[in-house]
Amino acid sequence: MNEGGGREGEKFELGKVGIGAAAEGEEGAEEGLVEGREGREGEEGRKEEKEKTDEGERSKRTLSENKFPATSKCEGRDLRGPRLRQSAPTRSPEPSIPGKYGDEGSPCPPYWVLQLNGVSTSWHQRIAEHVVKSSLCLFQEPDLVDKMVMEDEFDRSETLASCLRRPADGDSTAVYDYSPGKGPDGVDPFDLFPATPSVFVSTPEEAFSPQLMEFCLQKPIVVVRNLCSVCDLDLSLYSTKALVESHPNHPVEIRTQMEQTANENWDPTMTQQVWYCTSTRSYSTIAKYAEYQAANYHEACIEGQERSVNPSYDFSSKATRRMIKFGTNCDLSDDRKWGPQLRELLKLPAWARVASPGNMLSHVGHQILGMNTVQLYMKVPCARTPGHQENNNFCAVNINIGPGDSEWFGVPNEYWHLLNDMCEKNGLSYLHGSWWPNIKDLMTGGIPTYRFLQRPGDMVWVNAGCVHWVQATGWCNNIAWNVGPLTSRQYLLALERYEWNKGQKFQSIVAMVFLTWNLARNIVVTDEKFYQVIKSTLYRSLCIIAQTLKLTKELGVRRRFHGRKKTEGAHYCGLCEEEVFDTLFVKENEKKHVVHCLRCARRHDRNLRGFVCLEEYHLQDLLDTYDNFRMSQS
Ligand SMILES: O=C(O)CCC(=O)C(=O)O
Ligand SMILES: [Fe+2]
Ligand SMILES: [Zn+2]
Repeated sequence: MNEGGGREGEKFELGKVGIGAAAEGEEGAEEGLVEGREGREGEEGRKEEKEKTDEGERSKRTLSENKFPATSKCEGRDLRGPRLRQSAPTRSPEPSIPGKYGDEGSPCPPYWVLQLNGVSTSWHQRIAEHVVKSSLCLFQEPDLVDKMVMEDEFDRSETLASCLRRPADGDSTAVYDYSPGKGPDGVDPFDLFPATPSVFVSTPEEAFSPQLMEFCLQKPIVVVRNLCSVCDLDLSLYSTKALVESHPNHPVEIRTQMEQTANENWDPTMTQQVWYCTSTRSYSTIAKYAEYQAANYHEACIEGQERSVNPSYDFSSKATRRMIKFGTNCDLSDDRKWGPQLRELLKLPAWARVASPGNMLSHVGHQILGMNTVQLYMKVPCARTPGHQENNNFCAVNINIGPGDSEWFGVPNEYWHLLNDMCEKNGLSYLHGSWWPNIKDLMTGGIPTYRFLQRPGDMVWVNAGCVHWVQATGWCNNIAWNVGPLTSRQYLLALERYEWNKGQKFQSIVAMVFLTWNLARNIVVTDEKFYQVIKSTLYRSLCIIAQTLKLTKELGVRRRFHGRKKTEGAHYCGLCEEEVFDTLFVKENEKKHVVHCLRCARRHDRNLRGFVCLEEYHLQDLLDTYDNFRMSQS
């Protein structure tokens, strides 16, 4: 199946369409990086744009700008908040938290997810209601589909005819319905600090064994100790020294945060523990951050007379807290710049690699920064990554380069909605906001929390949907990326978050419909459930396309075949930021063509006057893909 090739219809030129994010030149990316300075072109320009969008100023995007949802891996949100005042803390009693480093000496506990009875059903129900409420009307008149006369291209395909007959839910862009799910078994609501699944690998055979992969796929979060050493990974390639020597002027995002222990999260006035996590954003370079990281270390050595890379802090006698800097979301995607670093990662087992045939994110066909590319984190003690789930619930691989440790907290996916509620109660947006969970609140809420240290050379596997937050214990760098195992669980959790994001006006960084069609073209599925859910998304997608095309016919909208380039990214509506697959609506007479989804276009003009419908695929090709996607018996 060729994408946009073959039968070329009438072409509609839309200005320059190409790989935006990846095409950044060394010069452009490294020029003029002064910490805190705003308004740069290129990558930061896009970040600025994302920030604006986050702030609610939904600026229209043109088709060519819309290719790559350039993203920060975990914090593609605006975390700008009130500046912290450095004043004496008003002390509240230290929470007493049992089971601090629960992983020690307990390699694999018998259970992994805990579920409080009844929770699962009610939250699924709530999401279902939410999706129905926020369901996007494809057609203003619900009976419009019935009025349509079936003819020509629609008549020729039974599948399409059935798509047009599909009633009511054809009004929604949802490609996935929530249904109340059964919670996991093995409930132990009393163990709120379960031991972290942890594996020590001693040989390459163990590292490459299918058992290790299976183990990781069955736990919410796993720390794989000694993996890098067994795989002979040269971690010195990612040391601050090596990074500075390679590309000193490479950009890095800076988060300015308050120095505090992992059990604390003070409000800006230091009067109480809160969920809001102050983390103001600016930009710098690797060299400048390296200087800061080294100076911070030497300062600590002088102050504490202790030369540990994992200092033990006691802030109780300190009247003020310092502000510290965290170098985060540093993009290592460019293999012309970071070839040695990226090649080294090929030594990892295939299921943990940045790219592999068994990784859904390798079937996207273009770069999604920080997801199917590597990101670097440069830390000093107390630098923290606030709470989050990965974009579209994909899995994450994180390696600690050292020399210090990172401390991790994780909550199984089944409890995310409770964290969502707690964020809301604290006036914070779960998806857009920046928050640090209060451990006592988690205990009170019956939320089991994993807590463990990641030492240099340890890999942390964050399974699909696991909520996590991380604080540096010492001075260290980390590298991380996302992975999408080809399993029905991963696929469904990604799709579930895709639909939830629509209701929350949060852009899905992974365009799931686009990805699903690619999967249908590229992979062979032997698992019945996985096959069924993919096939169902394809069908729902076809229904939306068929009904949209029928409507354009009814309304006399001009249709043009636009096609797509091989590495072109997915399209998003320039107004609502939802994915737009196949049928893009653009205004006929505008120089810069902003992609509209059907709903936004119809909001502009109910009868779509002045719009052209650009088709990305030939309907017949999609139908062929649909028909040819069959389950393999073997
Ligand atoms: O190392 C960090 O602080 C980032 C952790 C994280 O969120 C990830 O790797 O997914
Ligand atoms: Fe993460
Ligand atoms: Zn829209």
